[in-house]
Amino acid sequence: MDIMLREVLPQFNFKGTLKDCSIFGSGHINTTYLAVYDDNGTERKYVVQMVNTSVFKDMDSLMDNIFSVTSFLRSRIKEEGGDADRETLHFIKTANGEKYYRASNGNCYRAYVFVSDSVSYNSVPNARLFGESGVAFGRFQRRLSDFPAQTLSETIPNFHNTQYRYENEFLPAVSADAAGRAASCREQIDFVTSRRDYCPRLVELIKKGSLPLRVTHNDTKLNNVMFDAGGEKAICVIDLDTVMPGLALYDFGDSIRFGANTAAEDEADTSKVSVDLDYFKAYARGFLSEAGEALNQCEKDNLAFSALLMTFECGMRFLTDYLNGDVYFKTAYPQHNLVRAKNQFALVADMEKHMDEMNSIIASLCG
Ligand code: ADP
Ligand code: GN1
Ligand code: MG
Repeated sequence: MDIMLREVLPQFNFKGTLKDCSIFGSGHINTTYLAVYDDNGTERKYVVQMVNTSVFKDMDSLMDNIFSVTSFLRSRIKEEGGDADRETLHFIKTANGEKYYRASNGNCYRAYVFVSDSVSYNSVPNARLFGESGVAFGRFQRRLSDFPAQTLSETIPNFHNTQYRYENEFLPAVSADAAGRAASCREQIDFVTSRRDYCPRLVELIKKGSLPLRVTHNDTKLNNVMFDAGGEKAICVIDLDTVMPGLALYDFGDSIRFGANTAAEDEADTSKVSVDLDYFKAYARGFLSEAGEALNQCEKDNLAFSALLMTFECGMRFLTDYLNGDVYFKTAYPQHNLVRAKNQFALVADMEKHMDEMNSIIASLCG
């Protein structure tokens, strides 16, 4: 067991005696552990996370966001007759009543109840299940539609501002070439710069007032949804660090980026990468069944484009991190970020070819 956990675990109001605590999950940002306790014969499981504070710089605001969003969701779920203990995350305070624990080495830890009898998927097993995740993220957005958005802090400013990502992060990374890698990825750099016109499109529509800001999740990867153990129904949306005012399109597009790719996000053989239009349709149907009524025409018109843009943006972020020397995303090997970027750009190229079909699918679902 990680030595810091010996200090951290006793700080939380967990019930029972510790049986085991081991690393868990496969996110790119935080470090997640599963702690198992024996409470007089009853097994209790808790998720403990060390938050990446170089990514999330204001821990107090981050945790305030999460506590207010989850308590709002709890009351919404109860009003709808749902099971509030399972359908949203349940955070556990420290014995001192704090929302997180700052350890002696400066690292910050938080804890929540493990959603029992649940599974998450790192790849999409079938279209039906992917459609279920669309229902879950659409429902999440609908349930938060009356949340006072102005009370939320921007945990990562400009998170999906693609124009900002391009001008203020990507281009400076190319110029600085801090890791001396630019020469090895000229083709990918050119891929981005030749498509720079994509970057301001949604930002301009926000400025014009055509796209409304809503409370959105902003990190709608499939593994941020917990399913019941049989894999039938989505139970709970997790990973709430980036819940902020954003666009419905960000949530839609980012899910498609991850889940409608015929290959894993870091598959090195890009010939395996393409957009699965059946998966695209299944997700769109699920998402629109919950969030669709609230969407305006401009949002509907840009759903297919948002998938392309979120994929482009994510590829650009992976490439930026590669150029910076792998300082943001966790990597398993030195070329990992470049492999991810190439993969995302292969998906962008395939989406470009199928954009008319993607738009037709949306039009057929919007009626
Ligand atoms: P990251 O920010 O690193 O992606 P997540 O909050 O998404 O961290 O957690 C990582 C993984 O841990 C999830 O994909 C999921 O499998 C598992 N997990 C997280 N929270 C819970 C929970 N409350 N109950 C069950 N499993 C969870
Ligand atoms: C990160 O934390 P995780 O693994 O759910 C990232 C997302 C990227 C994703 C790419 C806070 O998500 O924005 O789309 O990796 N989260 C943050 O897999 O940057
Ligand atoms: Mg996650």
